[in-house]
Amino acid sequence: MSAPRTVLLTGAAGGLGTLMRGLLPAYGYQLRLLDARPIEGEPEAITADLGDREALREAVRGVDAVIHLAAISLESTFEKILQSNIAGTHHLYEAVREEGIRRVVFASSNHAVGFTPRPEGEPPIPPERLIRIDTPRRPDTYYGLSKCFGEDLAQLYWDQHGVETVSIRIGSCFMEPTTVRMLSVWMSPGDGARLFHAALTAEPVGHTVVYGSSANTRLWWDLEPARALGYEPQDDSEQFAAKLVAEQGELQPGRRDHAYLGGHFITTPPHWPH
Ligand code: NAI
Ligand code: 15L
Repeated sequence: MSAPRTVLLTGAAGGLGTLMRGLLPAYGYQLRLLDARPIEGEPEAITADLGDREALREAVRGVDAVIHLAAISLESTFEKILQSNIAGTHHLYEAVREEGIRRVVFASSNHAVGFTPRPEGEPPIPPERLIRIDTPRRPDTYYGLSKCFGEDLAQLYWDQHGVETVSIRIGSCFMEPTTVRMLSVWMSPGDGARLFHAALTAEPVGHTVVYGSSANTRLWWDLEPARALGYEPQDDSEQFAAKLVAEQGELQPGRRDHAYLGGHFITTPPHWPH
């Protein structure tokens, strides 16, 4: 497709939204911002909840693509997840369909497959032992379950309505990894922007699901589907490894919160504070 220029960024007030607001304009995108919370210093940003279908329809009108980040991004009650992540994502796709928008980039999560055992052994894990993108989904929380729903919704909207989506099962996109687990799943902000750009411009995608991380030495999953979109990661978390391992020790196979992709979401999921 011709490179999209105007892109609606939902969840623009959040952590990842703030990072991408800073990085994506350098790729030539004009961002339209939306969040339930007002965004400081952005008077033109749309303040709207995903429950407001009219506002969503207006927000997507005329854009070339949507990056959909808005969500409860941690565990919560089923009712709250149902409202924001499940019904909210459906409302967004309905607005996209009604307004004829061609492509969505959906922020899925590693927690859609969080109960997948992590590959054990010395890094680097050989390619044949990396977790593949078609591994059965095993959500670790209602949050992870909502990301499974989002991926299936994206598939339905491609099959039934021709709306394209790249679903990115993001690992941990923060300035730096803060745990030993994150050394395996970290996506640097710069690589995040590279991957969103690839997901916006690759051709053809139908509905494509990829893992999203940097090219970490301690990688657990297969980055080939993301590379097939044109993504060329530049970063590796290994520069942070010595410090984190000295502070926290290596992951232990006997510990349940170390044994699965989802880490501590398996045992003590962090809860959305609102
Ligand atoms: P965040 O919690 O910092 O930001 C989420 C934003 O969505 C918030 O600004 C919030 O106000 C907004 N939001 C929540 N419910 C809404 C609703 N009903 N209507 C409108 N806005 C709503 O989360 P973060 O870290 O920025 O994550 C962004 C997206 O990426 C989320 O979908 C998250 O699940 C996904 N993700 C993020 C990862 C990361 O490492 N940051 C890892 C995996 C997935
Ligand atoms: C996620 O899905 C969360 O949104 C993010 O806050 C991190 O907890 C990340 O996963 C992770 O697994 O580190």
